[in-house]
Amino acid sequence: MFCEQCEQTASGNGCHQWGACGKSPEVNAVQDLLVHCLRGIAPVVLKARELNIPTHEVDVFTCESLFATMTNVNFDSKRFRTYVERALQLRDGLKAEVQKLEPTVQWSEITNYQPDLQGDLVAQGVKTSLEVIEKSGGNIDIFSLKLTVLYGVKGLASYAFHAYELEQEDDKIYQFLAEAMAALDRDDLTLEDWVNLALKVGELNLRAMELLDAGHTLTYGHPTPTSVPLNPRLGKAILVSGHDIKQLEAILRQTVGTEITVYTHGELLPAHGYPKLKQNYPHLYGHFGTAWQNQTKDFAKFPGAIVITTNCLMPPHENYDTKVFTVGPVGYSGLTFLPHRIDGTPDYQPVIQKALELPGFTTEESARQVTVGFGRNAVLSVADQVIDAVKQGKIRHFFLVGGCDGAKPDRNYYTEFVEKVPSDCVILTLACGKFRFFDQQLGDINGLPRLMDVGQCNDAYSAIQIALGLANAFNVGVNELPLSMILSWYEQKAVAVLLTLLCLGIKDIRLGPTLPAFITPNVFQFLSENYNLQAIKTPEEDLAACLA
Ligand code: SF4
Ligand code: SF3
Repeated sequence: MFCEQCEQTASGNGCHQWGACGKSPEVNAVQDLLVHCLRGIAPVVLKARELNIPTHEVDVFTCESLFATMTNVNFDSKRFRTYVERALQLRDGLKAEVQKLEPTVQWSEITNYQPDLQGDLVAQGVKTSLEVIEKSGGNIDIFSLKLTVLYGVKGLASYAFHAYELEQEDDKIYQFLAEAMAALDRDDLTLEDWVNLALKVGELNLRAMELLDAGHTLTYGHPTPTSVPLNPRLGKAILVSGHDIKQLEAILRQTVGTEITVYTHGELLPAHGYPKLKQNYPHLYGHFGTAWQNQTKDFAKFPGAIVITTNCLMPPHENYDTKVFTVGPVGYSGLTFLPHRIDGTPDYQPVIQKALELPGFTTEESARQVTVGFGRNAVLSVADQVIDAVKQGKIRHFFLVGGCDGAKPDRNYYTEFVEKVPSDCVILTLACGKFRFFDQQLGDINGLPRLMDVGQCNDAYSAIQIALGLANAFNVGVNELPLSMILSWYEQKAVAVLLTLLCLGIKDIRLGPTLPAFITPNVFQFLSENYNLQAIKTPEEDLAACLA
């Protein structure tokens, strides 16, 4: 196998024997086969679009199935077999539509690719991935940029899928996804073309995050600062993990009147900030656990049922796997998968039954809480206060310390960095990387909290709007603001977000804990010369440089 799509990749140069995430070579091969089939659908979609043939079903399928191939989303080869079969059905259906209007159409080799569905999908997946590597023509920098585009596209597809679930779509995104997937088959593009395509992924990802922000805020209101208990309350319990607020709401709706308390886990913590969720569902109570990599410990301790709505799922332990359910693109062989009904949400009865069978919380704990809900609306509504504090020298600098968390010890950098930030500086944070410091009491400056949680990784959109709003107020560009971005990455959503920041021309980003293995030294040099993208050093060195 060969996979180097995430930060955890073995020895920093690709997982070859078994995924460090727990992905087997077999699952990896079937994922590669699916990606190959999706690359073969893309030119058919583009042709169909030229002829005004509707492609919506294929577009949404492409988003969901690319999402399934992201790190820590789906480890179930049976589900990938189903995705491959559906991909071929959809492709052939669309081809037939095209041929009705243009009988002489010529299809390329990848578009005609036909795996033997009765045969060994793993062997066929391995063959397609070897062909991708061979076809890169030995230009390692182009291969690096192709992988950057593919991984960024996976992140973009996942956000577009989240937005679609909340009825927010932009056809431009689907058009671009087909163009980018089709481009992966080309060997006539220059290094510059690939750089531009990677930046275009970032541009469209900004649009996807904007749509998702609209989906969340139009449906649930703008986040407002909200205190979230970290101590449980007595009684039966359901824990919801992942990023999907629509699924969280479906669980809340279906548990009304059951006396089950619903807790968030991981990237769902910011859901507590949405006023309409809190008002309509008082049994959305608190948050349990920290970031994804601690789930084996957290899930074993949770005395109720658990639903994983998106990444990041880890291979489950047998001491808790019977109480874990997956939905949407998420899967693991042996865990119960709940398929969507026509309204886009599952029937959560099996989860409710499981929660009622399990003991729930039976002992009280002392009260602890964190505050969430510092989205763009909340922060920009106090922009005058912020500006005054900066002008009076009370706020010296802003740091955006956010991104993904992970298990490697070098991620302690981010905890130490936050601990060492001087008391006249404000820290904005987002995504699951915040769990390293989210419950620290950092006080306030003139009534403004020094630590503000902007939300999930996709709320990078909100952080960008905050930065643009402040830049506007100070009449400077974002790069001139007293703001430094200290980012941590793990999976492909983070790749897409990084490309968005680069396409906006944001400079001086510090990235860690290690640089992506798929970025070659030449490509990194380009990014460093043009964007001053830097690898993190030590908290002391980076802090001193940011505050110089
Ligand atoms: Fe390795 Fe990451 Fe790929 Fe998993 S997703 S196989 S850890 S590179
Ligand atoms: Fe986290 Fe997986 Fe990336 Fe959404 S939940 S930021 S790692």
